[in-house]
Amino acid sequence: MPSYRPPRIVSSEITPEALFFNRRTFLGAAAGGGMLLAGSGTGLAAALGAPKSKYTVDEDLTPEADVTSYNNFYEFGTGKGDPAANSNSFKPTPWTVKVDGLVGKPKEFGLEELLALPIEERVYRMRCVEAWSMVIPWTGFQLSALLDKVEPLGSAKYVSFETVVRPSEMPGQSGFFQPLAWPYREGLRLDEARHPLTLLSVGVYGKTLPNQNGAPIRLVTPWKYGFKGIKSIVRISLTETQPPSTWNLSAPNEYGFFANVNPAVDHPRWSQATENRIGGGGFFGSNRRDTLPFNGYADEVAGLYAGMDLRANY
Ligand SMILES: Nc1nc2c(c(=O)[nH]1)N[C@H]1C(S)=C(S)[C@@H](COP(=O)(O)O)O[C@H]1N2
Ligand SMILES: [Mo]
Repeated sequence: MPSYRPPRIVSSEITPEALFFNRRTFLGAAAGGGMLLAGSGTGLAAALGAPKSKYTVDEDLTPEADVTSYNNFYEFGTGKGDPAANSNSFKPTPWTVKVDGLVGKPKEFGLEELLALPIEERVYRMRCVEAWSMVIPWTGFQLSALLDKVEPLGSAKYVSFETVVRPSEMPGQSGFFQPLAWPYREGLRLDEARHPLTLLSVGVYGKTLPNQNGAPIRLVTPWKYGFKGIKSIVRISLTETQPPSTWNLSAPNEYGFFANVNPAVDHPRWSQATENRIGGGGFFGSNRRDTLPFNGYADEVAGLYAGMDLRANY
């Protein structure tokens, strides 16, 4: 962890320049110049054009240095510093995301097309199943906007996601020790996927998503444990049956499919009642706080699980 702690940043101080940019004008300029597209990929929308949204939390942001250096991304190694250290040769552009399965209009989208969807900045809490947490300013668009484009069929009940497999650029996929089966997979029920909180992120802190955070595009579901937030997505498929998910396959008694944050249901090996807010300082660097049901998003999402036994929701 870095020893330097920047002063408290309130959300109203993030990307004030966004206010001075008209997104349409900016995208037009990018298309004309080509430089931003060619040079920085997702940076074109993430860096400048994204306006703030109503989605924010009244808590200190986790410093950018922590958000981009304390990561889980096993394709680059299992240590928290490995993703930042080992992802320098990963190439997030050019990039496409194939959206297929039970949809009327399957399509392989180029990154540029995805960046034309309504992009905004949202500050969300993130709670890892390992009992640490952050508050992160994401830039992205609602997954629902992409799903609308492909027109899900009535038979579609779930959405599955896959991370890229690229052993030549991802040392965690090529080493002697393979911690997980690739590709990393995740899934959501279709109503969860269409929920307004569900974001596909292309940036953090008003900048292009760093490789270690899942460049060029990753999922964010703030009421679920962090492992649902699958990184570097290349394929999204609509299915009728519940898709396999990597951590659930790896240890089904420890990681569920739903993985909704629930302080009342402990992980078999540790309590989920409290969490350590990263970058918070405090006694020996620990900043313990109570974990909230659905990570504080119960008002928005609890209705999705009416009638479900939440004691099985680990
Ligand atoms: N492809 C892939 N996605 C992944 C992971 C991973 O190992 N591989 N780790 C998950 C876990 S456990 C967490 S907590 C979050 C961490 O996101 P962050 O590093 O941007 O904070 O990414 C999730 N997405
Ligand atoms: Mo996690």
